[in-house]
Amino acid sequence: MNVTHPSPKLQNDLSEKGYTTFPFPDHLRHLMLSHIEQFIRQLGAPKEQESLDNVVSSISDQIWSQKMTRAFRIFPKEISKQIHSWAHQNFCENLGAVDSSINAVYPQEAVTNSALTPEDIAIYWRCVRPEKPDAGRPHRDASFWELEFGEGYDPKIPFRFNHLTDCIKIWIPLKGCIPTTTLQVVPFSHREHIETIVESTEYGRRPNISPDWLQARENDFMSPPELSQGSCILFDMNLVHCGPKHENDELRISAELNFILKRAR
Ligand SMILES: O=C(O)CCC(=O)C(=O)O
Ligand SMILES: [Fe+2]
Repeated sequence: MNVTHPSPKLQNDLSEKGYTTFPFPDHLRHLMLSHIEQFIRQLGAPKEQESLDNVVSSISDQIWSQKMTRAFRIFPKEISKQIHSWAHQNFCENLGAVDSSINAVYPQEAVTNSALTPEDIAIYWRCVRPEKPDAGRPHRDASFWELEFGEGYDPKIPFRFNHLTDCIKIWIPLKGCIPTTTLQVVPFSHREHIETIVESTEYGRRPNISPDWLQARENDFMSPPELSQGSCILFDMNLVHCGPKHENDELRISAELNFILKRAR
């Protein structure tokens, strides 16, 4: 296994540009993908020789939307613990923290998915199908958290933290993440004042970035080249980002977590 040494640029890039990238180990990527693949295969016809892409195209949209809600896209404990420990080793001290944690699943997710307990940690995976509306709109994760905290969500972090300054989003490309399909960000947008409207949708209340801002900045969305070479991206909770509409013919699989830092007080 390669041991990668954190770059001293990490903290600087995060605070200046709002993001930075970091190599992600292959052994964890394989472990995560084998869980995802096993989950997806049991939704489709039992054809072991078929490629995962073919299995997915045999699953109806109805089954897909029922079985792929966020509650089912959470890694089992054995895997999420290893992801946390990798992040802890590489980023905790490096970002000036004395300990780290990851938020708990949402209570409703533990109701929907009986394999979860309310204490399980929320490291999600995501599978975006080609030419299907599986990718979300551009957003800032901080706006989601603010809404969820307002609605009483308890992340169950065993220390006090500030959701803007002590929390870093980590997004990990796992499969099919090429330059045109991988995560896009708007560098420096974490420092901007951006008008956000909360709208009611079929999934509940959702924060939306003002269409004027999005239109004015549509050419500023970019994807760091390291992402399509397998590195993960760490970004500020206020950085605007999105998973682009998917126009090639391969599945895009990724994972995401909130890495929460305990500061020495
Ligand atoms: O992967 C995507 O399509 C979006 C991911 C995202 O919004 C996140 O990880 O915060
Ligand atoms: Fe996000």
